Amino acid sequence: MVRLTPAPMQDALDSTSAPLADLASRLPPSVKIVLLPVQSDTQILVVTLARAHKRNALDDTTVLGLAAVFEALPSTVRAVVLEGEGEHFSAGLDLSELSERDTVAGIAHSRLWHRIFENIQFGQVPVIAVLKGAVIGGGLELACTAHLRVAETSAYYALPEGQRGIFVGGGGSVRLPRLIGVSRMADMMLTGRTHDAEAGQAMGISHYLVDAGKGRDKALQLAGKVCANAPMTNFAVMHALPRIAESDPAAGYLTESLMAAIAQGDEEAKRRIRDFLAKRAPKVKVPE
Ligand code: 1HE
Repeated sequence: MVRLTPAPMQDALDSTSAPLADLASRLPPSVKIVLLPVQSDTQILVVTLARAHKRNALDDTTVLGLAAVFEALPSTVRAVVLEGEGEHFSAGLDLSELSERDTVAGIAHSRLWHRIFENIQFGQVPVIAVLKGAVIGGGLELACTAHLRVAETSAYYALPEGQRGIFVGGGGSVRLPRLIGVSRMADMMLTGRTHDAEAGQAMGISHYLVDAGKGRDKALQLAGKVCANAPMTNFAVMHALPRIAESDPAAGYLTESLMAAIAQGDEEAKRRIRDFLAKRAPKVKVPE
């Protein structure tokens, strides 16, 4: 049974999590982490953007803090919940750091975001983002790196890059069209159109839409389900599925067969299937 008891990080840490305690002490104030126990040897890590006074705008310090977290996840962490402090998820790139950046520095900065965001999307564990208030520009690009997105009804989505005279630089032009299509993204960038939470849910930005203030609980509930999966299945969904979906069909089918064989060969899969056949595992639920 998955236990989801919020606990301060120091209470939840055990010796296997010591590297995380060390990491926490090295993070900037704009990135906070809390470990929540799921079982005795597994945890969910809640990562919080903590620059509410700047609407969680992503300055270099914050983005590098995120990089440090995702590079140093201990193996006992099975899922990450990514949220923003205050009323907003993120107002995007910190524009105060952009004004003096020349073209060469701009490329380096964008490539840095690419590396860090890639490490979130293709990292060790599924990430569940909690979206509320502003999910703008680079904030929306960051949200797109997550594997699941829970939106509160306050969430709104915009790409004001057009008005600012810039372009997306955090992988948004690769990831967002895969969620909503090139045509909708072009509209957002050309006209500055803002979509509310309901529209974002309808067009596929969020997977779940919940009332204000309920996003974290919903994300933790989903994280509990993710943690209950066989790690090999989570790995396959994160790393194989998106590559297969981008492959030509012949390569995709082959990769799928290889991944399926690897997953079913794992002892964990054999145990779960034996449990089902012995009527010890839950059945699939009919939708309510
Ligand atoms: C910021 C930023 C920011 C807020 N960079 N400082 N993103 C944008 O173009 C969005 C710009 N922000 C806004 O439109 C608004 O701030 C919000 C709609 C998000 C929120 O409005 P509000 O009235 O709640 O807050 P505020 O008073 O506008 O902002 C509070 C403070 O946060 C204020 O600073 P203060 O020192 O005057 O208190 C704002 O300046 C600051 N702030 N957003 C810097 N983004 C890899 S490429 C990605 C490209 C992009 O992301 S482009 C989109 C940039």
